[in-house]
Formats: sequence, structure tokens, C-alpha cells
Amino acid sequence: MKFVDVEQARTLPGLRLVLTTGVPGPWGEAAKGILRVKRLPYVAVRQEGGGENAALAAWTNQTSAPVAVWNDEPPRSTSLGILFLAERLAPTPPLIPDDPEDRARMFGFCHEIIGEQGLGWSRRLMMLHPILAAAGDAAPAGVRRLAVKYGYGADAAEAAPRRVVAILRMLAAQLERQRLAGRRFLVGTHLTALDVYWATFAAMLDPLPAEQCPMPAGLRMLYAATGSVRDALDPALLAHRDSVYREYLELPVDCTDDG
Ligand SMILES: N[C@@H](CCC(=O)N[C@@H](CS)C(=O)NCC(=O)O)C(=O)O
Repeated sequence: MKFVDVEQARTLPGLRLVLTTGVPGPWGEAAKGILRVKRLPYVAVRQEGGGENAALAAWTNQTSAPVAVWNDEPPRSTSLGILFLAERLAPTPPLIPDDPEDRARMFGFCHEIIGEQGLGWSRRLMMLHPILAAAGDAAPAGVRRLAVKYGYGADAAEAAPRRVVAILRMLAAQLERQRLAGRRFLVGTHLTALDVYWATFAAMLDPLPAEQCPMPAGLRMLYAATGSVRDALDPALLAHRDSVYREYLELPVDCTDDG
């Protein structure tokens, strides 16, 4: 896909979405998915994963991706901030349930997938762990930056698989409850942001095949879950991921930087 630099993006009106280039980062892919479902066009802006991203810091006061910026409004650098902005710019189709109980349930599950100490957060600690345990301070600067930013510690990393397993079991049970009620989505009766988050974060457990989601071979290996986490990955959750991608998201996933 086409990207512009932060410096150029700052001069443009409309919707700009900052994304890590070259890797299907689940937070970024989820933001892309939400904008796609809502048919909101945007200009993609480069972020370097693990990089210094000084221009991004000057613009948005932080260095992670994704960030959505609408005209002169304050940048939205949290996933839920991006979701609420998208919901406001394109209320249809809604990705947040109208029913308050469904909504509370949806945001609870969302946090378990995208939030601090959630599924993505914990998988990231698991990926950083072998590199940092082996290399420590000699690990590449990008890896050390991510470690500081995202709460890496050996204890947290060692506790992470148990958290991931528990979250996966909870999601599988929720999907099964919905199936028994004759519903195909994770909450309520239509697609919500939760289905999009699940579909995109499943990349960190069982990446889509290379023809549907090209990515560096080393990252694919790191993303693919093994052991207890792999065992906790219910095939019904993966089938749900596949159907969300097939019907609502872009395939093949495109995150390569075509300039
Ligand atoms: N702030 C986001 C989370 C964003 C996030 O964790 N981004 C990571 C994805 S791995 C990132 O940009 N990492 C690359 C970097 O920090 O350079 C949220 O609230 O959901």
C-alpha cells in the first residue's frame, strides 16, 4: 500500500492513519479493518516498528501505531479512540452495540484482546522473551525499545502464556454460547469491533497463510503459537476469524510499503 511520511501527512486534511510498515501488526490491522467496514478513506502514514519515530512523537506526543488523525482534531492513539472516531465519522454500519449490556460485554472482551495485559500484550511479551533472555542489553535497540514501552519483565513474560490460554478459553466459550443462541458473532446479533479485533489479533496465534497475509518469515515463526497456547486455540475461533476476513476485511492483507 501507499504510505506518506509524517511530515507530509501533517499538511494534509481529512483522515490519516499511522501504521507500522511491513508487518501486519494486529492493532494496526484492526484499525484498517474498522475503517474498511465503515468505508472511510484515509491516507496511510509510515511508522517504523521499534524505531525512534521522532516526527511522530512531535505530532502525536507518542511513538506507537496506530494513530488516527481527523483534520485538526487531537490525534487518537488508542484503539478505542480510533474506534469511537470511526463510529462518529461513519455511524453506519455500527461496530459498537446499541444495547448497553451487549456494549459493556463487548468492551470487556475487547480489553482482554487489545488492552494492557490482554491477549496481544501478552503474546508480545512472549515474543520478546527469548530474545531478551538470551541477549539482554545486547538485544537490538528496537527490541529494547519495545521492551521498555510495553512492560517487559521476565516474570510478566513467564506469566503471559497462562493469561493467553485463559483469554482464549473465555473467547471460545463466548462464541459457543452465541452459537447455541443461533448467533454467529462474538456479541449481539451483528458484526462488532470485537469480531474485527479477534480476527486481526488471531495473527499472533495462527497467521493466515502467506498468500493471504505475506509477512517476513521470522515474524511468521514468532507469531505462530506453540504448546499450551496452541492447544487452547479452538478451531471454531479460527473459523470465525476466517469468515470475518472473507466477508468484511481485505484479503490479501496488504502492509508492504510501496512508497
Ligand atoms: N496504543 C494502542 C496500542 C498500540 C500498540 O501496542 N502498538 C504497537 C504494536 S506492536 C506498536 O506500535 N509497536 C511498535 C512500536 O512501538 O514502535 C492501543 O491503545 O490499542
